[in-house]
Amino acid sequence: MKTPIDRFRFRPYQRPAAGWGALRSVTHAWLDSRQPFKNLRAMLQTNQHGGFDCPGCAWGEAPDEGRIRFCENGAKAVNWEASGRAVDATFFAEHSVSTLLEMDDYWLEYQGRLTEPMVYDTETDHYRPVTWDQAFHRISDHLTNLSSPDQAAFYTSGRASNEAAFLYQLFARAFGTNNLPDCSNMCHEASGVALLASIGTGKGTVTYEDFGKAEAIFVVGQNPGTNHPRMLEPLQKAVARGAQVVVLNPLRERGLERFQAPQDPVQMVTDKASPMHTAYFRPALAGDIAVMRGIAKFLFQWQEEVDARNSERLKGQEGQGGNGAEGSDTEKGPLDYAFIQEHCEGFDAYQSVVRDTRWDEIVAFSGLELDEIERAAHIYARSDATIICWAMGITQHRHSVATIQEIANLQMLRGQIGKPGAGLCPVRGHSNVQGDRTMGIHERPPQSLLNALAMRFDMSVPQASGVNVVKAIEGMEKGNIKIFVGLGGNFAQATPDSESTHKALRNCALTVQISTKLNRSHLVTGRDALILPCLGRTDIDIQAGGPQAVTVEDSFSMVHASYGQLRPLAAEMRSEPAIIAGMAQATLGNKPVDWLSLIEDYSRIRDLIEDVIPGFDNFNEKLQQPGGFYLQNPAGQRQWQTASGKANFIAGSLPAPLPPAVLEKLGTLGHKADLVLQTIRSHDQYNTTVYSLNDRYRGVSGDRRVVFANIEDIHRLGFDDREAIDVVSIWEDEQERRVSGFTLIAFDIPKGQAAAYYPEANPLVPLDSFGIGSFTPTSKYIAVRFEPSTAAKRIV
Ligand SMILES: Nc1nc2c(c(=O)[nH]1)N[C@H]1C(S)=C(S)[C@@H](COP(=O)(O)OP(=O)(O)OC[C@H]3O[C@@H](n4cnc5c(=O)[nH]c(N)nc54)[C@H](O)[C@@H]3O)O[C@H]1N2
Ligand SMILES: Nc1nc2c(c(=O)[nH]1)N[C@H]1C(S)=C(S)[C@@H](COP(=O)(O)OP(=O)(O)OC[C@H]3O[C@@H](n4cnc5c(=O)[nH]c(N)nc54)[C@H](O)[C@@H]3O)O[C@H]1N2
Ligand SMILES: [Mo]
Repeated sequence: MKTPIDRFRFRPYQRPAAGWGALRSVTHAWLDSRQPFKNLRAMLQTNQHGGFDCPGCAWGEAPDEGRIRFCENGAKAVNWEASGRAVDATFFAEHSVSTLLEMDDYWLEYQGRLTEPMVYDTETDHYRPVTWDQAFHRISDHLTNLSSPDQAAFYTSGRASNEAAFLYQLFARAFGTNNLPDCSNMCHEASGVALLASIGTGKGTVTYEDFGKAEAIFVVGQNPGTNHPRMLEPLQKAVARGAQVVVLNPLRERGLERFQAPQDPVQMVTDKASPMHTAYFRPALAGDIAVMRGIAKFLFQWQEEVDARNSERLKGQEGQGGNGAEGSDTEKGPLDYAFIQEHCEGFDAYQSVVRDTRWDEIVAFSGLELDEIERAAHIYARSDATIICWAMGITQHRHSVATIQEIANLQMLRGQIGKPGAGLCPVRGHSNVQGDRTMGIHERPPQSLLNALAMRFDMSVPQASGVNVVKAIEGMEKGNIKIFVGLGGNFAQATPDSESTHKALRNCALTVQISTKLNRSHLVTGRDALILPCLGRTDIDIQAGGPQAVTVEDSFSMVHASYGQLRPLAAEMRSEPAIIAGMAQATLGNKPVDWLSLIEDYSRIRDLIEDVIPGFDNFNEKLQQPGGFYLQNPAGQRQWQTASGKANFIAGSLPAPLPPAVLEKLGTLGHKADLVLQTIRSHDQYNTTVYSLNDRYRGVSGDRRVVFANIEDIHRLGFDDREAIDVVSIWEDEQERRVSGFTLIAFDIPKGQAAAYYPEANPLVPLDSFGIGSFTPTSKYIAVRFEPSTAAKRIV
């Protein structure tokens, strides 16, 4: 893969997050789109009523925000999608698939928008045009040839609209399978699994307004400056009004340090910035569960002290002839006993688990000093309205489910769920990943959904669980899954263990990619392969019934409409719902619905959603409300839809972040190999979409094949700063997983840790290294060793 290493530079960035740096970057993205004047209008329509929902992240909208509702990275997403360059039949005639495979991910997507349906020709190694009808019939031929519907897998990436997602799952299930793996499996799956068991709903319990009311906001394992930039404003306001913003992150992320608000003329003109946190702790990777346990242990300890003082006081009062009733001078401890008694189950067991967890274990696992944990606990105990937010730093570990449950345990101790300014906030990734799940994109669907589908469509629905991402790869590898359909995304690059995954995809009879832009998944093909070019969120979608809106759901469970604003680059491109309906019609005919008639007017799809999915009554009507409507969250109302009917304390002893066999291997290899690597996003990428080779806030430009490490580790392991190395992961099996020619960068990172970019480092993540109960690849915790580079040696 080509990377212009000659331009590589590392120079720590001194400026605050956003501000002038962001403006410069937006301007660059805008001008580089090839259609600046059209796109300016599009950018101004981002997240506006009657405009489109930003195709970037899933952060929600402040109800009262003004004219400009996009951030730097939202602007990049819009301009990237609204490119004036076309990847058409001429392009594919010029470039064979093998030559395209040589290019890096940045180059591939940069070529522009896919504009025509294409089929792969094995003989010539080129893609050539097909008609839509031919494409749909090719798919239906393959599908009907299978001996079981479970030999097909239907993957979804989280940009698909509610309408597309609903149709897609209906198609898969009417065809006969629950094989609906999705990007959630690699993302917030652990949040869903953990919260469902703890509080009876897999979603966050807070709304946007809660951020304005919180006394403390914990931002854990998340880099909002890059991945949710519009979150910076509420955080900035929180610090400014005297609330606590506590960060837990091993890296010093610029967006959590200093922020210059681009919409604040005073800050911009005076070039000032605001502080973004009141406390910053840098734990060990996967150490958060121990930090939370430590805070809980302090709460218990302080409560005991308070209880002791109260009983002393009571004795004193009795001695003075008091009546023994609680006096007005009774001191209140940190635990919210009223909440615990009324709403929770399993408190006593949790208390003993915490009591049994030793301080030395807590300190060792957490990577923090005891007094740091104590300081965090003090802040936590003093706040009567606390939000805890988290993202991939929490969800992509072996023990993510347990960690999130420990976060929930902690919040339950102080009654911090279901009241204003408080709650649990998994900050979602893709702009509609939450909505896709609501629509039934789930390989383990709730029985209620299956029943509702069976009833509404009078059809038999597959009952067996389908495959998640990891299982889909295993299935393709073994030949059990023969057809892969991707509704968006970049399966070949987003998944772990790239070499195995690529082999698995190549083992398919057919791979189909419904996409906006060219990526590696179009090049790592099955024996037969199709590219189906679709409209994106920014494109105007005109059907028989006129211009169509689609709907999406943000992290705060707000559902709103999105209207494309730009004329599509080519007439041949079709909307996602139209493509799904085309495949379904060709495969199933008019069963169980007249697919094509649904496409004439998407409100017909929404009528079906209303019939099947709870919370969507009067969907088409409610859609007209500016800002959308709120899908009720039972846990947010303190209704616990768990088996016990209560919020559950769930905990065990502190778990090791690696399986025993790997820990043993590390032991035998001695201290030469004890680094753990996390994979992160740069400031100029959207998942596998790479906007440029720069990472402004981390000071890197011109290269993404870098690995950040502590200078002491670099020297201890016998290397030099800027030396080219190979990174090899250490796992239970004997298979070698290696990336070569990465440049070492001495960085401000805790000792024993390393970091590299996703997806370049994905070959290092073993397929069977996943979260317990979540099956999410452990992208944030890979045991590695460094070796001298086997690629051409270079020191830059
Ligand atoms: N511009 C842009 N926006 C995006 C995306 C994008 O790629 N680009 N991706 C979208 C998607 S799909 C998602 S899921 C989100 C991702 O949003 P994030 O989760 O913010 O993304 P990551 O880059 O994976 O960052 C993980 C952060 O967690 C920290 N971390 C890693 N391990 C640990 C740990 O064990 N403990 C703690 N406390 N911290 C840890 C890392 O240092 C890093 O700051 O963003 C969404 N928004
Ligand atoms: N090592 C490592 N691996 C990871 C992660 C990590 O942190 N580390 N993060 C994981 C996470 S959180 C996620 S969510 C996954 C992401 O996995 P995916 O969602 O599969 O990947 P993306 O890179 O978001 O997909 C980009 C492609 O989607 C297509 N696309 C863009 N917009 C649209 C659209 O509107 N419609 C359609 N049909 N196609 C569109 C374009 O062709 C583009 O090339 O990756 C996971 N993989
Ligand atoms: Mo994600």
